Amino acid sequence: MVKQKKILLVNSPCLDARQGEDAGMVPLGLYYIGSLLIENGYTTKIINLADNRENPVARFQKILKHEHPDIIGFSVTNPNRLNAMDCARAARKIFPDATIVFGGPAPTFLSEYFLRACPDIDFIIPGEGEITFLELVTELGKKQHKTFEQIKGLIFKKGDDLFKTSPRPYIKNLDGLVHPSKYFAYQFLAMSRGCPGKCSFCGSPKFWGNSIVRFHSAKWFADEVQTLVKKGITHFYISDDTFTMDKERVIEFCELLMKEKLDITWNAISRTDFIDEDILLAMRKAGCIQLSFGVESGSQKIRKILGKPIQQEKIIEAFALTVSYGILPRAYFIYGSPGETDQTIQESIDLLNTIKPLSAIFYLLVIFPGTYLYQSAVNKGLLTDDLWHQKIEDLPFFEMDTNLDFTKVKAFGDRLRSEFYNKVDTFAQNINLVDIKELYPFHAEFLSRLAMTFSHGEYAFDTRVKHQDKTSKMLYDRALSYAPDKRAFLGLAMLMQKKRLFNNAILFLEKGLAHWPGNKDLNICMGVCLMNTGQFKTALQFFQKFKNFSETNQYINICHQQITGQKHEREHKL
Ligand code: B12
Ligand code: SF4
Repeated sequence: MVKQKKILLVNSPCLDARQGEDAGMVPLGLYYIGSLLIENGYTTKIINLADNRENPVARFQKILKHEHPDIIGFSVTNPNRLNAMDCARAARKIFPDATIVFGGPAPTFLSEYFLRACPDIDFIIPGEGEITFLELVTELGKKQHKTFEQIKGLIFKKGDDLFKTSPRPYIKNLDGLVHPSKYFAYQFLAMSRGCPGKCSFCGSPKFWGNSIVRFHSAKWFADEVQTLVKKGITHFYISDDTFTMDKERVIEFCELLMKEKLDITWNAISRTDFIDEDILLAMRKAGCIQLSFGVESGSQKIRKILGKPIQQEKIIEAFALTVSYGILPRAYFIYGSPGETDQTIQESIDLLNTIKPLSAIFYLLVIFPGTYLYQSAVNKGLLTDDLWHQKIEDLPFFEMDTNLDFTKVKAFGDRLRSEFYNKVDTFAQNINLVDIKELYPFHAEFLSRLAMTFSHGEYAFDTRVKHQDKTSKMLYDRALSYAPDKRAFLGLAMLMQKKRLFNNAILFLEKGLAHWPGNKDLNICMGVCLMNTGQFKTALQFFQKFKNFSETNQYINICHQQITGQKHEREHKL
């Protein structure tokens, strides 16, 4: 019997360290490819070298010696390409006969650079990888007469030349792919591939096929979510480029989620010209809590240069509508764009103050191969692909623009960020919500979640943000004006506790526990408040409901010590 090939699919870390849990996420595409291979009988493992800062090559060498792979596929972006190539070289040394394949956005647009910079790469699969990779693996499994020229969508070296086989057609029926959730658990997922947009800084349209968008059915996508929920996932990041572009499909998906009564939350990304009240209502009821929009700039002139000439009124309307349905609107702004000046940054600041986003991210414009801006810089002779031999992650646009420089561009970013963080408390204090009765509990949940970011979350520890306690108190109170909400009762109690007003805290907790007697956080907080008022016996009753949880053990011990007359500690904190 011919031995089936053993395959490793690898996500390597970016060159620069990153903060936050996003940094180490395995690309969704590897789950799609992995599940198709497993379904076809291949032993396949996904190796995530980006989930910590350990030396990726040393870590990979250890894994290789243990796994003995026949085929290794790397998912490669420009920022992680250098580590991917180092790992490929290491693999070649240990297993000279292994087949090494590169796929993903970077090799798709830089095949020549990769095959020359790293001769250890055997094949590049540009674009959508599932079918091509499966066909390649099947061919490699043949004992003899292996030919690769007939496999569509492959790039490899023939002698000194690059050989490209005929292009691989895009997968028409995405539902025909294997559900990645059958074999893996993850939080990032997408219903569509492609975007109808033409933004000059974005590689997505060219990568997925200009103006071609393909979709999973709403049913397939809802099934995917449901399987992941069964695996314990409760929050999702829907990563479609423009999630709301097909309104009926999104509403159908939301209805399927509601029908299943899934207790989940999710974020999505869209464009301000693809939003209306019907879709927001459905999304909110189905668990959507955050919607991000690429605003890019407050200057109409720059938005046009960036290929996103959406009218100002549309942007303002989309933000107002989104927040009014209790979905946190997040804005992406870009600075350091062609034509950027102090005046255009002021226009971005003015727009920021009009749309009042509750979260905002400010990106310095960088350009990648596959984008219009990169190609036009190449055409003007400002750069060549040899640039990528340097130890850089990406290419800031300002480096190619004589009107811009680092100092100027940094100041632009600083101005935008300081404006946002100085104002976000007032944005949060001035939210208008729609008056729809069935949304009241959702409004309460939205306001209390936002309050938490000011009292205990991201904004609580940011020195640029003002009036955190006042803002969170106002939001918690407002939440309770819509409906009882456990997070609001807990948050108010914790604010009181912070001021050492333990009896006031106890009053809020009593109200919360009247609605949710079994809620762990409310019970533990109540126990801690009671300890601080010297009521150890009563406190113990609250902790004992959760005696199997590690966080309650220390409190239970202290209560026992106090009740039996041992040492007293002065203040107890959560
Ligand atoms: C969601 C998303 C994220 C999420 C989650 C990623 C995830 N877990 O899937 C988060 C927020 C974590 C993220 C992070 C970053 N991202 Co991102 N991200 C995206 C986005 C919007 C969607 C990705 C997606 O889910 N696509 C759908 C799946 C099915 O496709 P896929 O994963 O690309 O896989 C397919 C093909 O690429 C190919 N393929 C991929 N890997 C392999 C491997 C082999 C062996 C083969 C054969 C084929 C193959 O086949 C797959 C199936 O068809 C894309 C834009 C886009 N629309 O594609 C940007 C995008 C991939 N991100 C990008 C960037 C730059 C980043 C960051 C570097 C940002 C930063 N500065 O920190 C980081 C780090 C990424 C890294 N590991 O290097 C760029 C990459 C550009 C480039 N040329 O390098 C993109 C293209 C956006 C852009 N600017 O144009 N990202
Ligand atoms: S930036 Fe967004 S809207 Fe523009 S082309 Fe890319 S994915 Fe589409």
